[in-house]
Parts: sequence; C-alpha cells; structure tokens
Amino acid sequence: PAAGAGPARADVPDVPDLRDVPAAERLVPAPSSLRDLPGGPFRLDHATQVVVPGRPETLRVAQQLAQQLRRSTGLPLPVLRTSRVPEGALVLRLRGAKGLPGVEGPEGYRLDVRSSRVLLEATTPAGLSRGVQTLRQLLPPQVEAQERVGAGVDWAVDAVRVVDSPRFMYRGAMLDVARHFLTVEEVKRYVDEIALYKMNVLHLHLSDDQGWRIEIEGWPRLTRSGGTTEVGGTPGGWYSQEDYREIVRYAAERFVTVVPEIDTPGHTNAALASYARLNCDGVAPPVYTGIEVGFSSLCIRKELTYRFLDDVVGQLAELTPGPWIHVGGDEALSTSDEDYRYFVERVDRIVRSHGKRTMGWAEISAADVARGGVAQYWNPASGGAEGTRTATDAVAQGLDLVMSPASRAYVDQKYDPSTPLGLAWAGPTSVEQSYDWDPVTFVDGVRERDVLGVEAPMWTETLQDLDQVEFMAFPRLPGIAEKGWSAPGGTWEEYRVRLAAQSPRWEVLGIDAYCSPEVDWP
Ligand code: TNX
Repeated sequence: PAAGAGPARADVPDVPDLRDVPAAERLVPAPSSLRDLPGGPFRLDHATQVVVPGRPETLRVAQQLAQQLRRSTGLPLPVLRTSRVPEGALVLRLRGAKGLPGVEGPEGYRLDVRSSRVLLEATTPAGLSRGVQTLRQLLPPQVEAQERVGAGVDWAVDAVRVVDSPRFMYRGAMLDVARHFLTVEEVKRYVDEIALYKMNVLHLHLSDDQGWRIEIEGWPRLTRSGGTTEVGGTPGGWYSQEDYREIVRYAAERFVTVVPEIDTPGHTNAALASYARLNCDGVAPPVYTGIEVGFSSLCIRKELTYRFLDDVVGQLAELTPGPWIHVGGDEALSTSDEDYRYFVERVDRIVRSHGKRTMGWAEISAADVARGGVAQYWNPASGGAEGTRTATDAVAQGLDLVMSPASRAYVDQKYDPSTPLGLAWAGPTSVEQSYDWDPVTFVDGVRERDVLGVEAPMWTETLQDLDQVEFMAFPRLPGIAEKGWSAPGGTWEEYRVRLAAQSPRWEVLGIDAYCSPEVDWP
C-alpha cells in the first residue's frame, strides 16, 4: 500500500470500480451536456494539489472535497490558495456569468477534465459544490469510503467537459421525523445523501399527531411531553434549538436549505395533548401513537391558538435562514371549510410578519394566501375526495408549486405489494413509475413558470430508523432529484443504465438500497 495516514482498512466492501463505464453513463442527475475530450484521464496521485485561485468563498468547498478524497485515497491533497495554477492540479474557480457560457443560474457549473488538470468553475460556491458531486460520480465508487481503501484502485477521471445547470430552483427531500424520530446524526447523513444527487432543500416535518420534535421557548411541554411519543408507542425524541441550528448549519455547508414544517390546523394531536388550554374545551386529548389521520384540529376561534403559532413560527423563523416556513394544512378533516380558510389566512399573515414565505400542502389554496406563497401538490390529479385541491387551484390562487405527486414522488410507498416496509395507498410505486413523469405536464393547466420544483416526501409511519428510510429512498430518490435537475425528456431505458452505476457507490456508503429487479445492477 502507498504511504499515507496509517494502514488501509479492510472493511470497505469490494465493489466494481466502473472503470469501463463511460462518463455519460455514470451521472445522476443527467447533466445538460457532456462531451468526451481527447487525451487520457486525470489521475489523483501523491503530487495532486487542490487549488483555489483568488476568492476565499471557494475555500470551504475545496476543503470539503479534499477531505473526502483524502479519507478514501489516503493521498495528501493539500489545498492551496494561489492564482498561479500548477501542473496537475484540481482547480476550483469562481467566475462571472459572462465567462461561463451555457452555465445558468447560481447552481450551474462547468467541469473540464484533462489529463493535465481538472478545472471546475461556477458563478457561486453553491455551483462549485454541485460540480463537486459530478466529479465524485466520475471517480471510482471507492472514493466514498470513510477510511483508506487498499492499493489497486486507479483514482482516474475520464477527460470530459460537462456544462450543467438545474432545471428547477427547488429540489427537495422531506423527512417525517414526527411519526418516527430520527437523530441529528441520521438527519445529517440524509443531507449528505440528497446532496450527492444535487438536491438543495431538506423539508423537516417537525410535528404531527404522534409527536412534536422542536423545542419552543415558553412552551416546554411541547417537547417534554409531546416529544416523547411516536408511532407504535416507542420513545420518540426531539431537537433542542441547538440541535436544530446544527442541522441547519450542516445543511448550509452543503448548500441545502432547511424548510421547517409545523403541520396545522390538523395533525396537531401532540400539541393538543401537551397543552389542555390549546383545546376548545380545555381538555387535553390522550397521546396518539396510531397511524390514522384527520381527527385533530387546533381551536380556530381561540386567540391563544394564534399567540401559540406566533411563538412557534417566530422562533422557527429566527432559527431558519431559508425563505420558507411550511404550515402543513393537509387533511384538516376535523376543521370546517370556513374555519380552515380563516385559519390559513391568519397563519399566512403570521408567517409573513416574521419575514418568511408561507408554504403549505396544496389544500391551502382553498384560502386566500398572499403572493409568494408556495403550494405543495401531493394528491393525484385524478382527484380523490370532494373538495380535493389540485395544482391548478393553487396556480389560480397565484401560488408557486412544488410538485410531489403521491403516486410518483412519495418515497414512503411500497415498491411492489411484497415490499416489507412502507404504505401503499398511493402506490405501489416502482422505480420506473417514480421516474417516468414530468413535473410540468403531470397536471393539465400547469405551466413551467408555475413550478418551483419537486420534492420527495418520506413519511415514516412504518419506518423506524434511517436504515429503513434509505431502503425506501434508494433507488427512487435519485430519480426525483433528476426530475428536479435535468432537462425534460429523459427516458427510463436510458436512465436505468445510469442508475445501475450508482449502486456500488451506495454499497461503499453503507446504504442498503432495495435491489429492484427493474434495473440490471452491476
Ligand atoms: C398523507 S400526504 C399525509 C400524511 C401521511 C401520508 C402517508 C399528506 C400531505 N399527508 O399525513 O403520512 O399520507 O403516505
């Protein structure tokens, strides 16, 4: 083994190095353009330096990249700030938009790999960070290892030029930490996983009937009592404001924006059980650990309800740098239509009074929500029950859309009837079905400019820890990420080849993906 930081560890799984897989078949999401360049590959070796000319904002991205590469390769890979670029370097550089034709928006990048050097350029550090994910996928999957991989891996990147920009600005993944609690460490790991596929939003479903997961000053029983239950009666858990800040900080380092959700006015049993005075009759209901929906409601005509929400939203707004606060609004089956509209309009004002934009499930379009608000479409276009709100209602309201059609984007649904985990009310949803749709044409009457992006919600009624979450997310989540990033028109036949090449990477990362028979895994 080469010299480096101690002996190579043996517990990195033995996976194919994908040396023979062409660059174009290794990338998810598909880039806007990729072409092969003449000449041999670039190789990481003992002399390779990571170079950041000029601007210091790029330094952090370079350090993150170098750190990951060092862990697995054992190479020194020093990070240098210099405008003199040495031969053989891996260069990260910020440019003005004019210098990067074809690169659009703050997250676009250009990656130019030649045997003599790698040049990654973008107009923002976020763009560089997205480009780093492409570079990762062009390296052998062993690069993902958390410890040094034994000798014999050729750390080569084929000579290519990638010019790439996202289709949508919102590419999210939701974690329901209310039905089953996930620890800060588990949430961070999921952030890493979604960032690998260039997703940029982590939506945290922080409250529901079964649990309340975020500390709110002045309302200690929300967590001390409401935080201690979850589906099935196991102990649950909650995040202190410090924990939440840590998640936000970790996500921001990966250019992922956190969207906190407090689900209202339904899905509120945990709050109602924690504070008798929040209930219309002043009596706290028992805690709930089942999986029914639609039975709880905040007390709409009580002023305390809005003082409570002002505290919750105000503190979340303070803790959250991103522009959105998600107020739920789904399945409020125990709230009258009139009360629902009154409630949503008041909550929308509360959110805006704290300088944020209101986001809610598509039902909120029944109310008059101010411009700048976002409706998250989830119920199938074919309708469902009377009063079902669809994406077109939301657009008519002047709201922007995030598309999460349950039959496609809900990664909590079973893959097929025999899947041991997950729900099936909107599925089962095969990997092909989760990929084979378009966010703009899925609902008639929606136009490209109405759509902010896509999101893959992970409900956790049946999922007890991150290992089970990963089994449902992989292999479907990368396909939803591609819906958000890549140009329309990708076909399943072509995608399944690229998806297959991801599995050795998951194995090295310790992700126990579902081994779908729809894909020819390497
Ligand atoms: C419906 S989708 C819900 C959630 C459940 C999910 C299970 C939506 C906005 N509400 O309360 O967890 O189905 O798939």
